[in-house]
Amino acid sequence: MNFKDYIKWDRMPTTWCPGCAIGTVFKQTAFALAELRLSPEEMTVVSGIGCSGRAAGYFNVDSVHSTHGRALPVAEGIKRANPRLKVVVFSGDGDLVGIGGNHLLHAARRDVDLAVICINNATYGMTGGQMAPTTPAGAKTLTSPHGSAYAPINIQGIVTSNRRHWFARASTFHIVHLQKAIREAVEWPGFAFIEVMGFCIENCGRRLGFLSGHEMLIKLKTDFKLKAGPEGPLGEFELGVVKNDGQIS
Ligand SMILES: Cc1ncc(C[n+]2csc(CCOP(=O)(O)OP(=O)(O)O)c2C)c(N)n1
Repeated sequence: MNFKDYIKWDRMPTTWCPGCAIGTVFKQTAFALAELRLSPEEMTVVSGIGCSGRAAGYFNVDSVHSTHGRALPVAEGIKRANPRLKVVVFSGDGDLVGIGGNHLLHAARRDVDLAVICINNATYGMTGGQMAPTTPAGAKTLTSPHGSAYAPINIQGIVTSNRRHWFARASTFHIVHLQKAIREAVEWPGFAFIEVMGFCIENCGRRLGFLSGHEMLIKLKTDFKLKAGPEGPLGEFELGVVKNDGQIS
């Protein structure tokens, strides 16, 4: 299989703005699926609503563009109906962690066998850039013009609070790690969640003073580093994989 086989070329170009991070995650996902030689009949993609959620309609596999916040329960239903399918969830932070936050708690707790790719652009992008649970403290958004007064949600903490867990943080600058993490998540037999640090230039970045998507990409390069060792939780600006297969050794 070639990565091109996983893309609906008749739907190109996408609706994503020039400079948006989502296209990078989309392409790396297609690369990862090709590396895994997953046939389109063996898998499905589910998304919620939002710019990231549009990806479900661009993958050349069976897919569901579900309602806002509900990607995880829809994906769980598919998996339970046909356990042989690899079910990949591709959606935004607002969808998976904000509006769908309760589903995240319980899908992770039940260790539902899903690979979840969450594009964290720290905002509700599609609707204009409102403050999300992932917005960093002090960041100006449409609904926090003086800066967010709150600390962002700790996704790693939520996922890894379960004894058996698989969590990765990746970024759209560090694409080798991103693609490797997607491959590992798809192969992990249980709930696997990747927080991909991305960015939204038009509805978030410009308000923060960035002039282009490229500037935001360089900020990811500067801020985030791959964790040196395999042990322990990831620091706020660390990328890597944290996992526990739940066996008591
Ligand atoms: C139940 C419900 N609430 C609100 C909306 C409006 N809405 C559509 S997209 C969106 C934001 C999506 O943000 P996110 O999931 O972070 O994805 P992004 O657009 O940033 O990729 C919102 C709030 C909706 N469609 N349905």
